[in-house]
This record gives sequence, structure tokens and C-alpha cells, in this order.
Amino acid sequence: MATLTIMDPVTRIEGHMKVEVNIEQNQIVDAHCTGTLFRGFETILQGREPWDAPVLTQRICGVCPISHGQASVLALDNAAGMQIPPAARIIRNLTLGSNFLQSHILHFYLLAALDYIKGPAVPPFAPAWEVDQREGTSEILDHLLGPAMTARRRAHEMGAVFGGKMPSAHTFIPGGFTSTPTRERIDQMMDHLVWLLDFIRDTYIPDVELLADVYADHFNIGEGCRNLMAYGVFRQSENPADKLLAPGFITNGGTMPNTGFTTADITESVTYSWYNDVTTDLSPDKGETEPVYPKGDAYSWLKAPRLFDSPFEVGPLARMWVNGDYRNGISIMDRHLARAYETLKIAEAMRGWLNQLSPGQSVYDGYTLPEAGSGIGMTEAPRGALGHWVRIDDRKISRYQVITPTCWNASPRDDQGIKGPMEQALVGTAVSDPQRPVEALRVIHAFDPCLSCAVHVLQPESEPVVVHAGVC
Ligand code: NFE
Repeated sequence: MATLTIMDPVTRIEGHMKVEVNIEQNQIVDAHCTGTLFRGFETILQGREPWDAPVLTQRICGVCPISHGQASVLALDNAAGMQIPPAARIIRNLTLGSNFLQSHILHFYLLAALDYIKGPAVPPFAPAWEVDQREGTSEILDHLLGPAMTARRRAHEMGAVFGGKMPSAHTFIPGGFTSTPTRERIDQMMDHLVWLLDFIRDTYIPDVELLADVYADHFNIGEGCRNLMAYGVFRQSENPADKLLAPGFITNGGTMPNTGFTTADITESVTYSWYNDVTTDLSPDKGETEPVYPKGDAYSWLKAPRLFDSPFEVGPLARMWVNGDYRNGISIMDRHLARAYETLKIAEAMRGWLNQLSPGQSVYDGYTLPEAGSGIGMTEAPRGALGHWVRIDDRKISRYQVITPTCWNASPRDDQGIKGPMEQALVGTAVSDPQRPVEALRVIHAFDPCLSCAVHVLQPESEPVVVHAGVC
């Protein structure tokens, strides 16, 4: 008998995501991923001062704001055709790196581990689907309730050393950065980093490896579209190609990454998304955000980004695969392991970058806003490839488009009817209990989806919420 199971919301944070799976004879035969919230950031930005973009786009998400700040200033630097001072590049990297560490640690312990291990019998750990919880993982829960919380706090505080605050750092500006290297800031950051390096090596990676041992069969679950892609991130010198994590893509699980793509090769389908069909298949520099709801067979507020007309998985596994750092396989557990190993790679590189800083280095030499022009900011967020596209006319933003990692991974079907990467990863997954398909949750959570990032206002028919400040 066929069962339709609807999981809504399906994520533990940023929960505007619904997943429907059709199950026949204990196997998922079809899947639909739905972004359930329309936000309209691109529309909000139109007509505003370009300086507002790094500030406003960081409000897309509290988990990965720094990535949006970075993509935004890269797009504005690019529109002005300028290089920033080396120390500003390093400090942007350090602040972004802090955000990656914070996000990856958060993901494993608080967003994913509880799909496998039993938490205490109190909210928010209960109620839970107590399905397939195996012996031998109790130390992961001990770490979740102890040092993992400290690790996440320290990674956040590390981001605030140069960011000024977290989440959403106001120190990202076109042309450079606003906070300067001082002895105190360098030492503060190093203190957090040394502590975190120990935690990553001695606790986080062993915990992920332990989970992978206990759930070794999960190396055979959730393969997906077998196309992996990264824009690359953490430029390490004046050479734009010198990045800690290089860009590239592979198709069909290959091992020879191809770097030959530009943003002109990216389009977004909207046939199955609640946007005007006349805007389908546009490249992001020409992209439009025109909501149409309801609409035919559409089922998501996410558009369907495609590279060379094909779906691509993005994220830590894609980055590590493209860079030859991890090529064990494509599955639930491979995504978790690649994310953990990437955390260490970034933290180790951060120590080197921090050692390149010295007090007094310049972080801003000025920025001349073009009267008119376009800019592209391609970088990586913790969850994968992130791009911002800006068009400036009369010194104001006339067009802004964002394509986030979760839009790539959780995309709906495209104009050809081809499923998105996460939908493909779900199909074929065996489930032990169709009413409580924990295996489907594990596939979804291994991608670390974040829907507040992925959909860019309120539903038009909704009333605005009015908040009255109380006197107490
Ligand atoms: Ni809301 Fe984000 C990251 C971005 S996911 S967390 O990482 O951009 O689409």
C-alpha cells in the first residue's frame, strides 16, 4: 500500500520547509521539497543605497549571515572593479571562517545527531521518533550537552572579534573592512581558535567518525544526483585563483573536476515554483522575482537553479570532493564526514591567516561607487555555493539577485521535470516505518538545509505583525 508522509516543518531551525515522500513497500518512490515562506529580499533591495546590501542581506539568515555579507561586498567590490587591502581580505576570511566553524558544529550536534541518538526525555529533545537508535553513541550526547555548546559559543565569539557582533557583522563594507587588526584582537581570536582546534580534533571529528561506524550502512543511503559543484572560497593571496577551497564541478560522481563555468551557465527554472512563468530560465544577472501564488503544479517558493541545465549538489562534500580532500562516496555519512574534515581544514588555515596579521595594517583605502555598473559576488556559505548579483543605476541598486546553497540542494523540479538534488537523494531510500520515516529525515538533514536562506515579505494576504513595546 502506498503511503504519503508529510514532514512539516522538517528542519530543527529555520523551519520553513516541508517534505512529502511517497512510500511503497517500505521504499521512497517520489519526493517533493517545498520552501513554504516567501520573503522578497531582492525586492526590498531595489532602489536602495548599495551600502545597504551587506547590512540587509545578512538578515537573510542568522546562521550564515557572514556569507551573505561577504557575497554582498564581493559583488560591490566587483562592480567598482577594485582590489581590497590584503589585511581586509584576511580579516574577511577569518570572520567567514569563524562562521563556518560555528555552523558546522551547530549542525552536527544540534541539527543532525538527534536523528540517531536518544536525547533526555524533556523538550526540545522530546517528543522524538525513537526509531533505529543504536547502542554505542552515548558519548555524542554527553558532548552535545557539554563541550559542543561551549564550542559553538566560542566560534560565535571568535566571529565577533573582528565582526563586532554576531550574528550579522556590520564590519563588512565594500572596499574592505571597518575593524582593524590590533594586538588584543589577534590574541583574542587565537585563544578561541586554539581551543576550537583541540575540540574539532579531539571531540567533533571522533564523534562523527563514531556515528559513521555505528551507522555504516548509511554510506549506502541518499546518493542523489551525483553532480557536485563549488564556487570556491577563502582567497589566500592577490591571485584570485589562489583559494583554500577552489571552485569546480564534477558530474556523475567523477573525480576530474572541471573549472570551466561562469555565472552565464547558471539559470533558474520556475515552472514548479510560485513565480511568473515568463521569468523562467533566466541567468541570475537577468533574474526577476515575481511571485504568483497559487500556480498550476508549482509547489515551492524556491526556484530551481541549474548549471548547464542540470541539478548540482553543493556544500562541504562538494567542496572537499572538488578539491580532492574527500572522495569516499556520496551519501548521508559522507556528507557528515566531509563537513567535519572541512571544519578542521578551515580552522588550520585560519591559524596561518591570523599569523599573517599585524597591528596597524590598513583595511580600507576608499571605495568609489560607480554611477552605473554590475557586480557578481561568488563565494561559499557553510551549506554551499552562494552568489549575489547586483546592478547599480544612478548610484542605487536597480536589481539584486541571490542564489543560496539551499536553493541548489532543496530545489523543486525544473522546467524539464528533473527533481532537485535532495529530492533525488530521497527517492530509493528504504524506510523501516513509513509512518515515521527517520531515514528520510537523515537524508534531508545531512544536506543541512536552511530555508530562510533559500527563499527570498510576507505572503501578500497576511496582515503585518504589530509589536508594541511594553513598559514593565
Ligand atoms: Ni540560513 Fe545559508 C548557509 C546561505 S543556506 S544558512 O550556509 O546562503 O542556503
